Amino acid sequence: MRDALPQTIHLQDYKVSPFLIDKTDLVFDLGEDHSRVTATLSVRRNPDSDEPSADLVLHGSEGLDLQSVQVDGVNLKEGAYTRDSESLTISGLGDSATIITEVLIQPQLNTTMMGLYRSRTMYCTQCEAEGFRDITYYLDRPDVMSEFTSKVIADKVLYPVLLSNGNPIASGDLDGGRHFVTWHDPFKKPAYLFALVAGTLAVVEDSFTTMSGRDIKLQIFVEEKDLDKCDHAMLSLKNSMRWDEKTYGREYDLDIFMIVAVDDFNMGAMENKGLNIFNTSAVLANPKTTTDAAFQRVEGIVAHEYFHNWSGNRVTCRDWFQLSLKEGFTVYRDSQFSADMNSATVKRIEDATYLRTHQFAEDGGPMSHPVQPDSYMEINNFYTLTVYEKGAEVVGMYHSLLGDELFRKATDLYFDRHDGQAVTIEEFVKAMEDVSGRDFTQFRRWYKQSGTPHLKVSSHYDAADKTLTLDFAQSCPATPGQPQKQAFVVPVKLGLVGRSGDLPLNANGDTEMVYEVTETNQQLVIENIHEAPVPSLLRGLSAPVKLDYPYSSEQLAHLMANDSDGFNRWDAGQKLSFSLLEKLTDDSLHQRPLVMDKQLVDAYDSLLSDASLDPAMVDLMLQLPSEAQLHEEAHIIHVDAIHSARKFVRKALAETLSDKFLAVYQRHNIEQVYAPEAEQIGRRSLKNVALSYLMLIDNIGVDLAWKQFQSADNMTDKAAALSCLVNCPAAAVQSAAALAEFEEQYREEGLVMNLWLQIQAINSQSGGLKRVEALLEHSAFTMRNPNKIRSLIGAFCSANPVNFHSADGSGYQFLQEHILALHSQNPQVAARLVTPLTRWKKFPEPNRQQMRDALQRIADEPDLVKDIYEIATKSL
Ligand code: B3K
Ligand code: ZN
Repeated sequence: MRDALPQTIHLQDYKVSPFLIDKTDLVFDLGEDHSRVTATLSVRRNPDSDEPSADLVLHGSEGLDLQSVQVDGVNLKEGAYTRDSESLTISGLGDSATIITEVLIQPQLNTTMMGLYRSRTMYCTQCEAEGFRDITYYLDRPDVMSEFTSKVIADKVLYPVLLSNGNPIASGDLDGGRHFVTWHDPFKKPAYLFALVAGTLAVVEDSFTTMSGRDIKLQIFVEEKDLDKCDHAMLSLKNSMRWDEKTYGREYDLDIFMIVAVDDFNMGAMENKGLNIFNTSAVLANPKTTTDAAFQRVEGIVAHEYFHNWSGNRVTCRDWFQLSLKEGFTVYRDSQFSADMNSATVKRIEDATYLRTHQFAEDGGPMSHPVQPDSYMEINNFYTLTVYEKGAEVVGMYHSLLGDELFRKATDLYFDRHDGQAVTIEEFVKAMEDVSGRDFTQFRRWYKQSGTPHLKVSSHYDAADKTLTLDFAQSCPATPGQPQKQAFVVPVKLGLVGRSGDLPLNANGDTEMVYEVTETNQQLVIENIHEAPVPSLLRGLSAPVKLDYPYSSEQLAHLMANDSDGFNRWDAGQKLSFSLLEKLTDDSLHQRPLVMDKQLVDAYDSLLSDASLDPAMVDLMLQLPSEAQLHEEAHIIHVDAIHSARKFVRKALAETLSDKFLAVYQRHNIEQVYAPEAEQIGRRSLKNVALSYLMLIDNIGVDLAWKQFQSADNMTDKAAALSCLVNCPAAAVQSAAALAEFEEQYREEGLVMNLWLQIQAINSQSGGLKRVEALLEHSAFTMRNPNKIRSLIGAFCSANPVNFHSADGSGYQFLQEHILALHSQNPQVAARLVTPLTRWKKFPEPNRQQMRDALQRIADEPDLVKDIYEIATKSL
């Protein structure tokens, strides 16, 4: 809660810590009423500090009930130290001291899911970014790295499994039915990587032999009932370990690697040293209960957290302004991994779509901030798409500028040079510069300037000279606090597509190049081009920019059919659909008749007819830009017009090509033993996209969907069929029956019931809010679990635009009420829910005013947590 206005923290105010903590010895005595935490800290003055007589100011929080403080064996009387709700200050220390504090905490009452808390029957922790201070008094900043020993004591029957970071070094029984385990982590780490788990947990075990021949014990701890859902995570873990050795030369260091699944968790997972804690949704997977998308999410998150062992743990961040140093780099690493495990083009298309839909929207909204922000009120608000996804794009740009070999040299240098250190983004850039001899001064602007740059390109072909001239103009819109931008380094991967494919760009016969646009206006002349080509620009989205090139529909159709780059073939299709949807939105807004475009029908026709194409690519190409993406691209968001235009195009395609959709559906509706691998996933996805089109034609889809729902042997097909039925006005009876049957069958499966909630939350038929309100009362829902909040309230407000933005403003009122009901209970989850309201400026009246009013009512709440205060005030 707030006493005064929350303070803003600035990067430029960074100072080294006056004290360091060499060793941290913790004893946790876990009890049902309270838990006692005894912390023994070996502190010494930091030789790098310019405050040689500074007080020791330990971070703390309101929930710490201080019992005693000792300095070098002497108990301090009250008055010999000072304390407020956020710190404990001890003055007059010499060069070093042993500080022992004892606090009581009540994890069972902790609803924030930060610090030590309970999830169902177990204790667990989440310390990043600043949760360790909710456990004990400490220097809770990432540049203070310490060697931790943790003794965990608890009732032996209730909590047979006691875990912390590192290796177990002692265990035994104690009086009163209690027992203990002591863990020691030999690697120095910041407190944000500390973890503890206590509970009744079953375990799946495996092992991994590292490249230097060390045997690592791998353990996944889950509730007994979930033992049959761990195989995929275990396989993903082993694949990640092998991949990181091969691709980055990084070997695992401890003797044990543990993953624990917990139900109540604010995000996907956490990379605590040797003891990753996972949201059950990010680790459990079984074909009967898990969709393909969720299987892939498990693989990606297991890899992401594992990769943090080097990019984050061994080399960590000096302060939280450097967050992208570990997150951007680790997202880049996990996306490379997923690309290698599945299809690289499909993965890149998915990532680019996600970036363009959500990160571009963040970049263009009121919370826009650079990859390295220069200030924040609440650091938890900066675990953003910009820090993660745009940060990953920035790392990817080094890779394309340096090439494979130098990029690997640079990451080796970075890891070796900074192993065991807490560093800044600057050190990462230095490694890139040092191996390549390049000067990345200008490139650094990607970290400091917010907003999505625009790249306008035009071309001129001179048939007499046989030259193609490309003119590039870059600009970047003003963003909060940054009215003017300087030119970026924009790597543009390009090719030129002639009548029958890519043309050579030089005498070597190269058909692709990475051209660096560094000026506001720049010209590229390519010689010896013997026919007028269609430029294929920004292949693979080689820079996180918006491209503007005046393609005609014929040129786009040509790229769709002939570009050697799969990503740009797909992108050409997206551009074609996008311009049609934009026009139809305008027609719908002005009540003009909507007319379907023949070019798009023909393009779809050839995609559906060619059985030799990769099903995964056809699937992606058949998907029109989502409503969310159309919102992002629109200047003013006319929700209903966008929805109607998209629906019209889908229906027109379905009606004209119904036979083809049916043939595709049947071709891929085959019986096979389920495997979550790329080829099968592509087929299932294509089949289900075909089904969703068939739902738009009277009498065809409903029967197919019902049959698929009944006969599916995997959750992907089952959930897709359910979703088709739920969204279909002609299937009211079947939809009700399927929902009831699904509920009956999966009542006991929490994660499956979240899917059931989500499918209903995003049903775009009218009456959405009423349905959601009814589901709030359902036993499958509780406001105590973040996954359930996201599946129902989050999904409704961010992925059901026609209902959320309904003209009476009821959606906004609903969201505002739930944010305020949740804000003090769980500030982080509540803060994430605010996002849809922050985009109010892009909506027409009356929505605009209604959204602003809802945001204002949130901002006006007395005692608003600073997480939400920051977002609401910056957005108003
Ligand atoms: N590092 C954590 C995120 C912590 C979020 C704190 N609000 C998970 C991850 O990115 O791997
Ligand atoms: Zn991460």
